[in-house]
Amino acid sequence: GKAPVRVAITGASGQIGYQLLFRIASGDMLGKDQPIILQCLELPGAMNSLKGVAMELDDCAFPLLKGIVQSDKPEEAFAGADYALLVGARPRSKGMERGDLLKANAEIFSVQGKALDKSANRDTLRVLVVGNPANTNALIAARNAPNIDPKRFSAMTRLDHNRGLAQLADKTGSAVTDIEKFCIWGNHSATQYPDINFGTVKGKSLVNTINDQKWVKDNFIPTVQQRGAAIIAARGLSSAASAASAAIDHMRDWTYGTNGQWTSMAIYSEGEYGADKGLYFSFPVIVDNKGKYEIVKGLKLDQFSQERFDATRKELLSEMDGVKELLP
Ligand code: NAX
Repeated sequence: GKAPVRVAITGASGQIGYQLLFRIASGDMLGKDQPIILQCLELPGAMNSLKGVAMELDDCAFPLLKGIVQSDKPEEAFAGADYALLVGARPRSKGMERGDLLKANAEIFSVQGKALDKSANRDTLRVLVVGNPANTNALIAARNAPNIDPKRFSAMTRLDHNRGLAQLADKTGSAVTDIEKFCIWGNHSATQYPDINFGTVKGKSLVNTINDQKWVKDNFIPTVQQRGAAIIAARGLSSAASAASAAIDHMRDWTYGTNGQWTSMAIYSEGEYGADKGLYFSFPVIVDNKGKYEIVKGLKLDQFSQERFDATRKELLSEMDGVKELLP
């Protein structure tokens, strides 16, 4: 059979980690024939809780699970990693300013970027940043890993993408798999732009099928943008199972391809569509069956789309500005 791959997960005993580890170990991410070694990173204070999670993983007797590393040292957790899912982050505490939150996380992700640079497998590595502010955290980690191609880093907008698909399927009375060419532009935040203008449902234009610009503007876009807050309001906790599921989708598609379909990934911008070079920006992408992603090219944004694109672009620039002292 295949040799095991090393999958590092930070924040492994948190809410999302608790969903993610079991699905990765069961083969949902890399397939039912791919053995896995899980390499878990947690804060020193959470090592006991991590131990309990590792006991439960043992108790699942997953055939694919070939080892579990438990560590509070980034270099140890990232050693030889082929995949790194950076989920652990500093949550906003009461009274904390947005700028302080950005800086607290910038410190975590600069340490982790350096550790990846030293110890991960540079030739195979795929990094997905889930911890917020995800795009800017990805930027910081990548900039602190000068020996790793910045295109090996990404941030997660797949949950936003999947949320959009679910809303569109519901509105058009179709299946999520009937919806194609939908995408999220920009930041994983309330400024993200879920764009249906190129979208199709069963091959027909989504815009024409829905035929309700007001619903798109006043209902669909805000629903996708505010979905995280709606989950917190309903559940009393932030989304975890759906976030883990999106992370699995992101990594699986980045490895095995999207069969010509569009998905959304926040990736290193070379300046495509006017997104400033160097930002981690969500684009529509297609991944080939060798695991290489390409941004969908040649799309024309109308004025409405361009305004929203610029708003999320400006937010990412201001986030970058807020952490500039920590960027090498
Ligand atoms: P939890 O607070 O339940 O878990 C976070 C875990 O990370 C904790 O166990 C903590 O000990 C650990 N941790 C913190 N700092 C660490 C460090 N420096 N090294 C290693 N571990 C560390 O949060 P959870 O609900 O799991 O969410 C995790 C992150 O995902 C948050 O930043 C959250 O905002 C973000 N999200 C991002 C989403 C996205 O679509 N990109 C959606 C879901 C989620 O809200």
